[in-house]
Parts: sequence; structure tokens; C-alpha cells
Amino acid sequence: MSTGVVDAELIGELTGIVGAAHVLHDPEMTAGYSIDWTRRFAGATPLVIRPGDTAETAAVMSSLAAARVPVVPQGGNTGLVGGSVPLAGEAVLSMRRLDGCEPVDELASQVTLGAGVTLADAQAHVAASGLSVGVDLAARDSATMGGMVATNAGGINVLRYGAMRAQVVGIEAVLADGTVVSHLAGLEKDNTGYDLGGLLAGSEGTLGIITRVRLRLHPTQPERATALLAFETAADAVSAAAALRRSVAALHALEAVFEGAMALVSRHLGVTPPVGSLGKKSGAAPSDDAATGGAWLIAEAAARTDPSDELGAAVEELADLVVDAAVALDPAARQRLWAFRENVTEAISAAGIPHKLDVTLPAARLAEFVDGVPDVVRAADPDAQPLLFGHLGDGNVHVNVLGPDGAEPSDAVDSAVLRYVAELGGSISAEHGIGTAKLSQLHLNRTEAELAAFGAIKRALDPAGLLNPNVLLP
Ligand code: FAD
Ligand code: 2HG
Ligand code: ZN
Repeated sequence: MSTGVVDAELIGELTGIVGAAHVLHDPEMTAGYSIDWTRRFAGATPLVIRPGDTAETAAVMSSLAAARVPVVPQGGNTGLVGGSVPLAGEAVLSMRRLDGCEPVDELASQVTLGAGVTLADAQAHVAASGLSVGVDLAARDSATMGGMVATNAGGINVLRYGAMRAQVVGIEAVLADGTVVSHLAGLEKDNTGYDLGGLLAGSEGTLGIITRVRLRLHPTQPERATALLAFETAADAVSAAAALRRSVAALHALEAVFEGAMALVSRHLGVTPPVGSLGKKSGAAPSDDAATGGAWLIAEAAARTDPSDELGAAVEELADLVVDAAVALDPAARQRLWAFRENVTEAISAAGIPHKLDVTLPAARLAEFVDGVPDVVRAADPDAQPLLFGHLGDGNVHVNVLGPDGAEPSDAVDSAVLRYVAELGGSISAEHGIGTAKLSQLHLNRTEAELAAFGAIKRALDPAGLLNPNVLLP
């Protein structure tokens, strides 16, 4: 079916629904909605529509469907695979105004939040009840509930609570034709058919517009201990991570930064890590070369009572592997250790426009991958610089690749790395999604039969193909 155009009649209709202040068509006003966080993916849009609630979202979708205008849903626009921006002149549906937080249901340990609520606001809203959101990530000030469910976001606590899909106990969404589907009771046991929340989680805006989510919450674990551990080799860090997962019951996060990425983030912060890899010990600057093999782990334990003895004892048992270690207990000291992990993405962005390859490996192939991937990158593009970090406790490595002087590397890097991942039995997208960035590589992980099933689901819910047409589905 051919797509329609945005004309004065449609703009008038949409203005009648959301008000003139929330229909943007001046290119200066729409520019920020048309480029992604990495600056790698940019397009243009004739129209940004900002509904204020579910009813307005439904009316807008009904008008866009009648006019056959394709639409890209957008939350905080922090996605890293180019899925949140209009690449072929689509309208943008910004969901940020749906930012209402309903009272915490303390009996059920659940909360219902608007799609536009940021993670930081959700965290602040539930804190007084002694409860926490199960997913945490560094983009917390901008990433929204709708975007986080749509990408099935992961972050730093997946090893304890699971990714976003595991938090969703209820969902409300608007389908492509403007129909509202709502299932927000949040019953822990509810086998009454298909799980629409589970289906929309990870659907990247291709199946429906999420308007409200009901999340399961977790008891806050206020006492924390954080260790920064340095290793001479990636294999040692991987072995230590596996041991910590087995031995620390209160393990809350287990993150890694590898040589190269550590050099970049240290320079960005203007601080050398308090523990050094490669036998250089404290105070030595990390090397720029990812292939030299050094690695750092951040291990955090969290509990109702002080977990430092448990974490300290587990670290002592790793004496043969750990070159150097620092442990922090108070919030400011812990934050100083976390800065070396949480600022890597910002540091890379300040250095240039990377290609981001977010992958998971089976535990048995993880060390081999981290050792082997710098050579795979350089064989594909000799001038490219690989930067490795990630959620090692989940087997999730973020391979970022910069070209010379911060330019983009060759696309050959992406296919070489993702093929290597698939050969080792891994996933080409651990947590960021497929978006537009990995569209042509999805076949590496999904069979033709699976892709045909995806297509059938898409056609059933969005027969005209109006919802986020450039992402996920080949
Ligand atoms: P957007 O970027 O606006 O959109 C993302 C996708 O969701 C798009 O396909 C969009 O169409 C769709 N979408 C958005 N809102 C809706 C809606 N209401 N209904 C339907 N579809 C919708 N990700 C992780 O998983 N783990 C991390 O640790 C992590 N850390 C990050 C750190 C930094 C510094 C940055 C910049 C990003 C990080 N991300 C991480 C990526 C990003 O924050 C997540 O993908 C997040 O879930 C995106 O939320 P958003 O509101 O910004 O969504
Ligand atoms: C993180 O874990 C995010 O910090 C961003 O998922 C990863 O920048 C990246 O590639
Ligand atoms: Zn991540």
C-alpha cells in the first residue's frame, strides 16, 4: 500500500487533537527529534506530534492511519541502534508528555507509569516506599518507560532482576489503527491468553505505541559495597566474573572495562584508575591498545545488611587472578569507582561517531571473543580502533569501534564482528535492539521460519506497515 502525505488538512486535524503547541513542523523545532544520540543516524520529518495522554495518542494514530502516514514513536531518544528517528520522512510521535506516575501499590509492590516517565523520575517516585525499579542504566535522566520496554532495555542489574520484559506485569498500548489495548491489573498469575506486554517488550515501536506500563518493583537493598578489580588478561577477568557470580549471593552488578576503553575514559575524566592492570599496579595509565589484554571489573554487592564482608571474602579467594583491587563503601567513593564504567559511552561519543556492536556470548566462549575481537576488527578495517566494555556478568560485551580521528569505521567491521559472534553461538543484540543498525544482520541469529513468524505478527497488528517501518524487520 502506498503511503500518504502530510497536508494542511491532516495538520489541522492533529492540531485539533493535541493543540497547536504540540504539532511541530518548523525544521528548527523538529531537528532535535530527527537525529539520534550517537549522531550516526539522522533524517528529517515533516511533523512531530506530542500527545498528552492515551486518548490523544489513540486519536492521533487513527488520523495518521486514515491518512496512511508512517510514524516513528520516540521517548527519550537515547536508543543506540537508530530506531527512534525518522529516516525516510516519517512523522515522529513523541511520548514524553505522558509523564504521569500513579501511586505506588505497596500491597502488590507494583506501580503504573506513563510511557514518558524517565527512569530517574520512576526511581525517585518509588523510593519512599522502600522499593526500586529492577532495571538501571546510565541514560536514566532521559530514557523513558515506553522506550525501555520497547527496547527490552538491560543495564547493570540484569543478573539480579532480569531485563525490562521481566519487570512488566501490565501494559497499555495504542495499535496502528488507533485501537487501545489495556491490561494493567498486574496479577502475578494470569493465564488468560497471549502476553501482549511480553510481545511489545523488544518490539522497538513496530507493533504498537506503549502509553502506560505496570512494573513489578523490588525491595531496595540500601547497603552497598563496590570493588574495582584489575586483571592482566581478559581470560582472568572472565574467570573471576564467573567465580563472583557463584559465590556472592548479594551480587547486584558485575561490569567490565577493557584496556583501551579504560584509557579513553580515564583521559575523559582526567583521573587514572586507582588500580592498574598488566602488573603495573596503582597509578599507572592504562594502554590505548585493546589488544594488550588488561581488564577491570566493577563488582557491586547490595543487601539489607552490610555485604562488604561477603564481597571482600569472595575477592580474597581470587588472589591468583586479581592484580590489584580497591573497595569502596560510602556513596561518594563508590561513585568514583563507577565513573570509570558509567562514563565510557560519553567518552567515546566525545571522541567521535562509533559503530556500536552490543553482543552476548555464551559463557564458555566469552574470553576467546574478548581476546579475538580486536584482530577481527583490524582485519576488516586496519585503521579502526576497538573499545570494549560491558555487562560481563551477563556475557554482554559492548564492542564500540571508532575510525581514524573519530570518523566512522568501515561497515565491514560490523559484519565481521557480528559474523564472529554468531559463529561463537552468541547474540548480535544483547540489549539495545536491532533498530536500523543491525537490520541486515538479523538473519545471523534468526531462521527464515522465525522471520516469517515475525512478519505474520507484524502484518496482523499493523497491516499497512505504518509503525516504525525502518527497524527490526528486514
Ligand atoms: P528511544 O530512544 O526514544 O526509542 C527507542 C526505541 O523504542 C525506538 O525504536 C522507538 O521507536 C521505541 N519507542 C520509544 N518509545 C516508545 C513507545 N512509547 N511505544 C513504542 N515504542 C517506543 N540500553 C540498555 O539496554 N542498557 C544500558 O546499559 C544502556 N545504557 C545507556 C547509556 C547511555 C549513556 C545511553 C545514551 C544509552 C544507553 N542505553 C542502554 C540505550 C537506551 O538508553 C535504551 O535503549 C533505552 O531503553 C531507550 O529509551 P528511550 O526512551 O530513550 O527510547
Ligand atoms: C552501557 O552499558 C550502554 O553503558 C551503552 O549499554 C553501551 O555505548 C555503548 O555501546
Ligand atoms: Zn549496556
